[in-house]
Amino acid sequence: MTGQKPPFYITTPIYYVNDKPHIGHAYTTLAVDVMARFKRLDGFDVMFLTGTDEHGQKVDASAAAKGIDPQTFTDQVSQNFRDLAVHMNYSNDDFIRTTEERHKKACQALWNTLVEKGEIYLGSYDGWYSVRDEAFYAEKELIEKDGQKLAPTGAPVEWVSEPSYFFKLSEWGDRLIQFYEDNPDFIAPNSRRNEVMSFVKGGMHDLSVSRTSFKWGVPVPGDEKHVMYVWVDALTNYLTAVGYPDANPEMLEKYWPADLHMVGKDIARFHAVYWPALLMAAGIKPPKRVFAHGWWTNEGQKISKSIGNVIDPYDLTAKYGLDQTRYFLLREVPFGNDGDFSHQAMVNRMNSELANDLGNLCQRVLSMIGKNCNAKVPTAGEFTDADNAILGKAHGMLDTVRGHIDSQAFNKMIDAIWSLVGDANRYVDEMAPWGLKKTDPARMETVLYVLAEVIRHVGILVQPLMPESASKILDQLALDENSRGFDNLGTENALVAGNDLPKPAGVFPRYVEPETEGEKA
Ligand code: ME8
Repeated sequence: MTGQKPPFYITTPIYYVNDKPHIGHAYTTLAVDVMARFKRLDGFDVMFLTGTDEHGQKVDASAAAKGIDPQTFTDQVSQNFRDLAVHMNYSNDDFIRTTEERHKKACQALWNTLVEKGEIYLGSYDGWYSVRDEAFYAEKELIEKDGQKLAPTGAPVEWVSEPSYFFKLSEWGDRLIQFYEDNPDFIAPNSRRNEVMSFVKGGMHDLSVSRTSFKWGVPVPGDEKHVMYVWVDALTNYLTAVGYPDANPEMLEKYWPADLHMVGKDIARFHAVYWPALLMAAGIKPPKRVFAHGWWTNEGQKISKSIGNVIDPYDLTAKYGLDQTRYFLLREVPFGNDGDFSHQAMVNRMNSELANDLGNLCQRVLSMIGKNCNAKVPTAGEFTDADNAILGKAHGMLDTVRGHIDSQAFNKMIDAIWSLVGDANRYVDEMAPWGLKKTDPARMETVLYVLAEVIRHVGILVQPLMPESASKILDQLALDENSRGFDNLGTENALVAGNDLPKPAGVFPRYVEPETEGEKA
């Protein structure tokens, strides 16, 4: 390949270390992992960042509740997120912790720049704060329940009155609106864009950017009674990891502005309002896009620790399998919408789309090749219209799914690939290669060759979503490691007749309900 690979910088939120990771955290990072893997296979130089958000009052309080100092506490919980990334087979290039020295430097450099530009002033904050949301709320945003004032998210709020530095956010409203209008793809999906724009159009107050009532944060340069507001600290992680301010100028130049910040809808405002405003005020380009996805519920109920229905990603993968879990999470719901996790929905997808559709296709084609073609790639004769139709669909699939990936429509990507799988299963039934063995063995070989090529395309294209299973499929086609990138799709690197193939084995087991003990007849 000649020339430089285009850079692609993609991030997850950095997760609070107040608790152990659950399905929601696994979900966002999974979506980013699939995009990162896709872009690498598609020839991009990818930087995929995830990590943990370790400062602030919420984490401080969680450490205190456990009776340990915050640093020891964050060391422990941050490790859980690192372990989850390995367990879920995420391909992150870095894992940032906001308690690292490199990050403290980046936060202080951004702060100093904002001060130099006259964007920060000292005042005093008298208003509402929610520790659970780590967010300041205006009186008019609060809701009342049972005579109690609550944040719009339902989180408790407390009255805070303390000296504070402020960022002149109120002066950035018009420029933000202009920015959204000039960059219509900056915030997606559209429903989130509308919410963000109406929030900004409603008028904004200056943003309190420091706290004095606790110590667990990045000290404000020159005034160490203050620690930075945890969101200013947290958002800066996206710059730290690519070498801001001067740790790695080449890296910064290459990857900034970020191509995509993937977040949940709960934190759209921080990423789509505060972050671009802070960056523009500091003379730094805002990220290219923020995608705020929907929320998972469990069997129809909000996931919450107090209800006790938190879904543990380790339980899911133990019960259903890793790739099955990865598949389900991105297949079940149009990305951007809210989704419900249910055992039945998981089993249906697993058995019909993985075991039946893709699993059976591979199994029956590869075992026919094993039996009838001497375990070698069959030889193709002339292609019929039907052969060309299905091969043409396979060859065009990359263009189709690339469009879906670039708009974060993971479910559409899966739909498109599975429509090819469906065509291939119908093609097997129509061509009935088992019956051709005696009557027209050359045609049987052509049919099996076409099918092996379709499986090669499907195997290569599902690598981002189900890396281990895809690898098993491609191993069964004896494809070497260097022949699995997207540049191998199409005819140029097609399977070569006569190459030996290993003995096929099933890739997607069916889910069978365990016998319920004591079940009545
Ligand atoms: O907000 N469904 O961290 P956090 C889907 N530290 N996604 C969910 C979810 C659910 N039920 N629950 C959580 C923070 N998430 C800040 C971020 S970034 C500079 C700082 C996911 O630990 C979703 O991505 O509360 C959501 O935005 C994120 O976890 C919140 O994680």
